[in-house]
Amino acid sequence: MKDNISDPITTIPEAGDNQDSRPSRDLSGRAGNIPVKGGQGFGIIGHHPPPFDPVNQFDEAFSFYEEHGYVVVTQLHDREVRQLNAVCDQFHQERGAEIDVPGQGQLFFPLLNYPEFDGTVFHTNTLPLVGRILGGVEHARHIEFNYRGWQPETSDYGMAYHPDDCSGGLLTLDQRQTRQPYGPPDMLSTFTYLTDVDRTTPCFAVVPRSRRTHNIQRLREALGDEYCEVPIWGKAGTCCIVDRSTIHTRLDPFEKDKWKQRSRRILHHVFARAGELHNEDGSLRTGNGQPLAVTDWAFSRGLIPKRLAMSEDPEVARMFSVWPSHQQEWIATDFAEDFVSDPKSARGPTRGHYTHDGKKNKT
Ligand SMILES: O=C(O)CCC(=O)C(=O)O
Ligand SMILES: [Fe+2]
Repeated sequence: MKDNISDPITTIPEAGDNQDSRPSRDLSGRAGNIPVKGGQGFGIIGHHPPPFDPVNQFDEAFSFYEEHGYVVVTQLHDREVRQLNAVCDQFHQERGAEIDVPGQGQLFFPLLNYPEFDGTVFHTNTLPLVGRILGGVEHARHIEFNYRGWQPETSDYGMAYHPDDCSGGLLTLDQRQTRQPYGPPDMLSTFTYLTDVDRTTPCFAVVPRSRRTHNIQRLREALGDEYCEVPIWGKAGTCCIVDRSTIHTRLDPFEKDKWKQRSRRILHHVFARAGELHNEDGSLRTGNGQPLAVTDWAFSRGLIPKRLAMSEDPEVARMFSVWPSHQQEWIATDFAEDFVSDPKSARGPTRGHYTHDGKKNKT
């Protein structure tokens, strides 16, 4: 498979190799993603081209993704945006502050009880491109779907730039930096706006060509003048497809007057690549369709409801066939209603006491 990924991070010595020659501002690892105290990133702003039409510009969109580690496309139609927002209004009204998570805004997992969102997983404007990037749609597996709300009155500011960890922790940074070819990636995210996003709202922002590092200070040194942080501004329905290990954040509104800031809603899906691949040296690739680690405070994060996990449609069943340990426990109870007590996925009155609220550790 041809690999045209030119992210230059592989040429940078790993932290620890050469400590003495590292510039003093080069903080290691994730600390290197907060280079300016009290700010987000370096503030070196780049811009993305207009969203690609994912059907008529399929090849162009794919090439852009390969070069930059992300691509922006038009996904949802206005009618879909309206319908999905109406459903979000319902769960916001029902749950209220129950779904406020410090640092995260309002976090919700609609998959379990809101079949209204199922079509977003299989959307014809994004799934073919997701499949192409993962090396074939038959290799795409759904592993997470979260909804995030942000509003100026109650939500936090200043999320740090970060990669979402790759391969459920199985793929080390070293493997990511050295494997040849790099692609297809192990995990891919889609971030879709349900509200218009501009300078008055927070936006999803990416650091192009950052998928082989976790440190923007070191990337900036490698890329020189080409380094930038790209705010994704666009109307509701716009979608950013991104390698899950590309560095990104929720960038605060450019408008600093809180009275002029507006709220934002975003959908985040994560797909894993299933199937074995080999490196150029013949060694087996890691990360083949692994579930995400189970997180107590987000217990319903990777869970799949019966209608999808046990679907009679083979393509749906295949898409939802990666089951984390708590999914297997749930299936063993024949999808007992009180197993998932997480209010961040509930519909209607919350059932029972929330038993997975982050106070005890589960792996
Ligand atoms: O809300 C955003 O724009 C980004 C959130 C984020 O970092 C994530 O969902 O992984
Ligand atoms: Fe993230």
